[in-house]
Amino acid sequence: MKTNLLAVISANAQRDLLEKDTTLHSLLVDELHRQSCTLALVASCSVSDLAVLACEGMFLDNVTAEGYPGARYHAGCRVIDDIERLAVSRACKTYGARYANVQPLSASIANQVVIASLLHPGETLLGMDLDAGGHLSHGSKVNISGRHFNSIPYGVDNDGLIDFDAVERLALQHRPRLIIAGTTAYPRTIDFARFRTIADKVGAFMLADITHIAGLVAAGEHPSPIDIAHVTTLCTHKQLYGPRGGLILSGKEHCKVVEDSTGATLEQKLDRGVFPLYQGAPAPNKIAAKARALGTAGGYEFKETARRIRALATCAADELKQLGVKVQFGGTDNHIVIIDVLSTFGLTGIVAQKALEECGIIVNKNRIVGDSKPVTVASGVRLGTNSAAIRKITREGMRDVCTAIVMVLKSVTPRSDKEYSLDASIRETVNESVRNLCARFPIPGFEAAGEKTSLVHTH
Ligand code: DSN
Repeated sequence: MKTNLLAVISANAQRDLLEKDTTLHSLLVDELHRQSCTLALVASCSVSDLAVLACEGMFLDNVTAEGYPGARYHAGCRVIDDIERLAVSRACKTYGARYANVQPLSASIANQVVIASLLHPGETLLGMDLDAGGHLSHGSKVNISGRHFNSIPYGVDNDGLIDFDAVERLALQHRPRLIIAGTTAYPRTIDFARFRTIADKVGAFMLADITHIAGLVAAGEHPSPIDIAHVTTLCTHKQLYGPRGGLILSGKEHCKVVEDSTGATLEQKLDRGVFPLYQGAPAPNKIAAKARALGTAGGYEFKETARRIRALATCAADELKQLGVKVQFGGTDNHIVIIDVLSTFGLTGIVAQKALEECGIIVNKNRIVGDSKPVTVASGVRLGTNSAAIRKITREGMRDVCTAIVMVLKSVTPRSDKEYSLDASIRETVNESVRNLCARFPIPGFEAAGEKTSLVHTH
């Protein structure tokens, strides 16, 4: 039988880790157990495919490969070049893009690259306010995008929807060089064409950051911005079930001249923006892992998962409303459901997050529209279904989870914005039912991790 050399090396690596660093090994086992026996409903997290993890743990990082395929600053890059070309072609195919850069280490860096490639420091950009559901890298004052550039925030209207009248008014008033259409806590469909119309009115570039909905876009479950925006960025770990990392894409305008003095095109500026402006040598393991994730995106199973992501979120929103919970935005079009725990249960977001974590349900506190609490406290909780969908949790299972969430939050007695007590019998009951649910719907490939003892290495 043919030996799988990569499997032999992986097994040797695992044996080495166990023999040489039991402390770290034991922490890794603990984390594997935690992920297996709890239900992650954090909208920005997900589960990397096992083949993706295999690529991430490989020896490609032994190669230094500054530059791009065919134009590296180091020798020894023949195979890395082929892997990067494969990742680029799969990225383009998945999204119908004509340009892809697969080197950004994260979507935040991808956003910085786009901003710094198209704007001079001090120039104006228009991005969604972090408090309204935007992202740090869209112009937040605590991020370089808001410190080194003149960032103007737009928000949402009273219904929680993107306030396009305000976007247009602000654009006409401030004449930004860049308008960013992207969100992290927005459960409704994004009208990319409307953003582009506004950008064209003021001669701005448009960046679509589809980090949160990357899988839905790839599967046709959300409109694509690829040929609408000048540039699109995304991360590969949320809905592509890939490695943590970023991508930069461009559609039909990839060859548009964006610098008259040099004749530089959009794709040239972006390539130079990644290297050498922002990054040095790329991370070849991650590029291989991205190639693997992108190799499955767009296939039948991937599309099924994307449909399940939306179906489970819709099911959760409906069920929570049925149970009397105030669901922000009235529901969801994507994977995100935001609930107002302050007006429903009299709890802050941080208290709800901690109480649910005690019961094996992992969520994150989130500010709601017009929130009176600071970001570290918040009045809401954000739920997301990326991980539940890959576990193939059924609608019935999701309804049970919603019932458990309500049961826990009703049994919490708040003592202050951050302190509380939780009924011990509820904690025990819900933990037990979450463990059972997780055992029925294990993370693919982690089946053995349901029982802690089975993870202990034996010779
Ligand atoms: N932006 C953070 C979130 O949405 O949770 C991390 O991706």
